[in-house]
Amino acid sequence: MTGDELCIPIFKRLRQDGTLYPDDTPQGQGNVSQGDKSQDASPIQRDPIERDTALKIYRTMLFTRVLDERMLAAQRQGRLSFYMQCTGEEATVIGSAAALQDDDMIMAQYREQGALAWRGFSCDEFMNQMFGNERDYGKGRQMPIHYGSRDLHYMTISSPLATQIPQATGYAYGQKLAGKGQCTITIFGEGAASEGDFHAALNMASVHRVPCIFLCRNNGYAISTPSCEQFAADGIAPRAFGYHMQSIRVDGNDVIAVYEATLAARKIAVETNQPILIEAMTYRLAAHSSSDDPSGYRSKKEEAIWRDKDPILRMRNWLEAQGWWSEEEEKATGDQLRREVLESMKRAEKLAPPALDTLISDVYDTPTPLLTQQLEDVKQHIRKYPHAYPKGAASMGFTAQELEVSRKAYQARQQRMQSHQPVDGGQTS
Ligand SMILES: Cc1ncc(C[n+]2csc(CCOP(=O)(O)OP(=O)(O)O)c2C)c(N)n1
Repeated sequence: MTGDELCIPIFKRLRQDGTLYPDDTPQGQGNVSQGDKSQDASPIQRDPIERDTALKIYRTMLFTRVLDERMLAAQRQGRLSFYMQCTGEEATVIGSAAALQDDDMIMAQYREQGALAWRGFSCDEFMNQMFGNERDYGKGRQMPIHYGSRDLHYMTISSPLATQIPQATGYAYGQKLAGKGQCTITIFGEGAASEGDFHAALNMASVHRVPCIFLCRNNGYAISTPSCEQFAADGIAPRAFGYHMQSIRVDGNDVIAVYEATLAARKIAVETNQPILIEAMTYRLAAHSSSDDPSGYRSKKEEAIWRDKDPILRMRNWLEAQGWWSEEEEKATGDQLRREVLESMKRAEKLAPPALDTLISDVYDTPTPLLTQQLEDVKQHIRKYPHAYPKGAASMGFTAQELEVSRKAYQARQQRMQSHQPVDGGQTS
């Protein structure tokens, strides 16, 4: 058997025009499959998402889009070193986060800022991380968009792909032992699912029966690699069966489908300690990152097809049909969010960098003698050349006047060296 006949349907609830699919049967019978029938998704209610939750989801989607647009522009202006957008994947990321309890753990990849925004990470907190200032919880050590929040149960992002997936299995195992009814969701791209860590994680989760939801954002690309070059089989969802795990494929641009699938998955995970795999079919509408230009590997025509499936527009159409949202609210919210993001960015840019001593804190629990010595060497170097380390010098308390004196002395030394005169009368400078 080659498995060719196995093609998992897509669970859909919402059409692009904002209407729901007609009957109570989800399109493509995409209830959580391979399970005992009693665990299938509960009957669909008339208002699939209750009003307040729906509006909070929608506002979070708008905030994420505005943040992404503004911060990409800031990167282009040279104000920020790097950026990655969630654009096109807001329904997958925010719809799933909304279906969880606030103290469930989220272990994400790097494109899931919407989930953190859903949990209440403020605009200032996003900015402090991106600008690596003294208020950044990560003390300015990681690249922009590598957020984390202990309070919001959002594990700090790291760049190596898929490493968070087996860690999520382990975290969920701990939650099972603690017995407080919490679960973990780990979110990753279809490219990351080619890493060995993905397979190790699913196997371990199934063997140890842990309450973990594995959510794959299948957005069609891993940088320039299209998903047809990433795997030969029917995507990611069927891989679950090889580990005796339940699985569902959802329309990732359909916020209701994502929300309901995650609710059902959470129920199964927490009540029966079984891991679940969700594959959300979506599209990375933006470039991979601010360092990428997708025009080199995909067509504008393809992008336009997916722009018509914009998850924000789809949800807006539904909200308007419910009488829950209007043109005026859309405009007022957009204006207010753009103002909020700009003001927050200006505040974060002005804050000082983290203190110099944080260079060596947290490498280990306590700095080793060697690290302490290295920090002392750096300080001495900065004392000698403060003007060359404006940020470091500022954090060591030099005044503008002292920096100016140092800068002049440095220039004089440079000039002497260029004219081959002995530096400082033969002494080392
Ligand atoms: C272990 C590892 N290999 C390679 C990379 C370089 N890299 C960064 S993002 C990326 C593509 C990931 O694609 P996918 O998982 O589909 O997520 P998407 O960016 O589409 O959201 C690659 C190869 C990395 N960060 N870590």
